[in-house]
Amino acid sequence: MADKETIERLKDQALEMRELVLKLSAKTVIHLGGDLSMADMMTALYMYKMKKNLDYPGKWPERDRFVLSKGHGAGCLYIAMAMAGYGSIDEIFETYGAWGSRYGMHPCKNQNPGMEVSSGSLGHGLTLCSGLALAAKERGDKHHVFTMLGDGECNEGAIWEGAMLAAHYKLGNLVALVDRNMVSLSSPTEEQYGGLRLEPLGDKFKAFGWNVVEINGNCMEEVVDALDNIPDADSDVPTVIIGHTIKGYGVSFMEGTPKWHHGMLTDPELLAQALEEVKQTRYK
Ligand SMILES: Cc1ncc(C[n+]2csc(CCOP(=O)(O)OP(=O)(O)O)c2C)c(N)n1
Repeated sequence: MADKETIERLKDQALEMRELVLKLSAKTVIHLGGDLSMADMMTALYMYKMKKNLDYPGKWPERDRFVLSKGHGAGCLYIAMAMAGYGSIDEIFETYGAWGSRYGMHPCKNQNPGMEVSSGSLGHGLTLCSGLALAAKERGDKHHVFTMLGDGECNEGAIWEGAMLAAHYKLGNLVALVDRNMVSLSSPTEEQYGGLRLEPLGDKFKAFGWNVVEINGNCMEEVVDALDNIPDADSDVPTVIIGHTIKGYGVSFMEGTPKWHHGMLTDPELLAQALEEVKQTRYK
């Protein structure tokens, strides 16, 4: 169990991550709504939970693997990785989205040491991670494979193929986190496709044979507790942590609205307001 000091450090880092997301959105188009919602889970994964060796990024066999299945959250991933020691915040700000930059709008593994796969086309992360987890299990490796799914992304059929596969192959080393912010690109998830609801999402994963943990994904104590309690890698049942979050978390005019799914925050007054308001997330 993490001590109070660790939790406080992680809360500081999650706030720093959100501030960097907002500042980056002043320079370039990013998917800021979903970046702000998953920042606590990304912080806890990169700055607390995952085993890594910065001397051998992406090469140390014992490292935990992470795949950002909701690859449009690249801005947050780059910032998380740079804060964790892979890559450079300055370089992100100087080059994001520029021709030839390794910081494109979606993550590119070949240009970013420490990144396990390229992503951006939704729906592939869970099957891909099932493959990584199955290979690790067959080798007798002891690391975990983590993936972050968007909730709107869970409309993709391949997510459920992955869910079925992971339970069938008893991939206890696989942990999916769902950024359950209730909003997809242009509408609430429960209203998409004429009301094709995702709920009860936890029961659906249970029916597929998974451990299901539901938490407030914007509460660092709950996120860390959930990650502390994942089963050992040599166990038999995959785990999904459904993190109930708020899209655009911390910024009043962004919260819960598809309008800020992606875009730029160019108005200096709005940016200043957002940076001021987001400080409150540190104390919630
Ligand atoms: C296969 C595929 N279809 C469509 C898109 C376009 N797209 C980008 S983000 C997005 C919405 C994703 O919603 P959600 O998973 O809820 O993401 P979040 O709210 O966490 O940002 C869509 C449809 C895509 N990237 N890939």
